[in-house]
Amino acid sequence: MQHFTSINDVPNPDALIQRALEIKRGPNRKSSFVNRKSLVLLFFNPSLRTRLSTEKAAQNLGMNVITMNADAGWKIEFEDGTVMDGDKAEHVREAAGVISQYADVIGIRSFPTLKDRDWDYAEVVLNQFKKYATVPVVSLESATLHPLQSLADAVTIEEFKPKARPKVVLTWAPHVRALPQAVPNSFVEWMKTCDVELVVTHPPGAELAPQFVDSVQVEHDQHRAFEGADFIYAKNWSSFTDYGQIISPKENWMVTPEKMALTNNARFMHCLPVRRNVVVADAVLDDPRCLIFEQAKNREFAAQAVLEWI
Ligand code: AN0
Ligand code: CP
Repeated sequence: MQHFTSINDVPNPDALIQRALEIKRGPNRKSSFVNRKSLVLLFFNPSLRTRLSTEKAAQNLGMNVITMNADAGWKIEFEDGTVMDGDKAEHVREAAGVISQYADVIGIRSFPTLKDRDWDYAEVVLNQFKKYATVPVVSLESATLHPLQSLADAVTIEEFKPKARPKVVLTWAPHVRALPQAVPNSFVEWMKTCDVELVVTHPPGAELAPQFVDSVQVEHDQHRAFEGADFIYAKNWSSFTDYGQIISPKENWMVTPEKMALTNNARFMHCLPVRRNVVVADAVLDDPRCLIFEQAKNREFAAQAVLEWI
């Protein structure tokens, strides 16, 4: 069964990037060859972009879409072999089995606990759905990865790169809340397969999980990292090492026009939602070189390419 839960599910990531671009440019954006297949989207956490872009992509393909805010439903037990005498009303075996009766594809959004690192990095929610659903599962952002976002980001970089091998800088940025590592983990994973010079910059304590950054260039000086960059991709994430804790460096890591001036006239990227004047200054977001809406637009074509491929 063909899932889409990480780049490792995709035999040829570049083909998927090119297909998303083809869908975007092509005259038959609204193809309908999976007519009347059903997509069920389960959101255990909020979403604006993923929900709308995935619904739109499915509609372009002629699919039925049923979206459920799963946080309002029965509490689901994800552990096997437990005595269910607590607050969980139903087991994922039944929930996934039942949804599979209505869905040809299931999409799941489930954020990490940011408390239990082993449980989060074991991707229990996503993997239990993969185990007990009888149809393909698409990640709408799981505990540790956000592949639909990264595919759209790869498409955006492909479209806007000023040279064959652009310098792409992923920079940590401040935030008032503890956020997942899913977006940076996934972005790094996808950028490794693209023809780019990838540099990750972050303060001490913001090291990503070693399996993602093994061969990646890490520069702790944000100013030096920005030099010559063609793309600045900003994102906050909480600590992996001091798991789930908010990182508060002494220097201000917010992306500002002064820092952008160090780059090669770089394009600014962020997956959104973004906190203005915390993560990035107004002047950077409102500059015509900012690509946030292009990224959001490309979520539709990325999702359509994935659904079509599945
Ligand atoms: C989430 C995150 O950082 O993973 C979703 C981003 C797509 N962001 C927030 O919760 C603010
Ligand atoms: N970028 C992104 O996935 O946004 P949502 O959380 O609004 O879906």
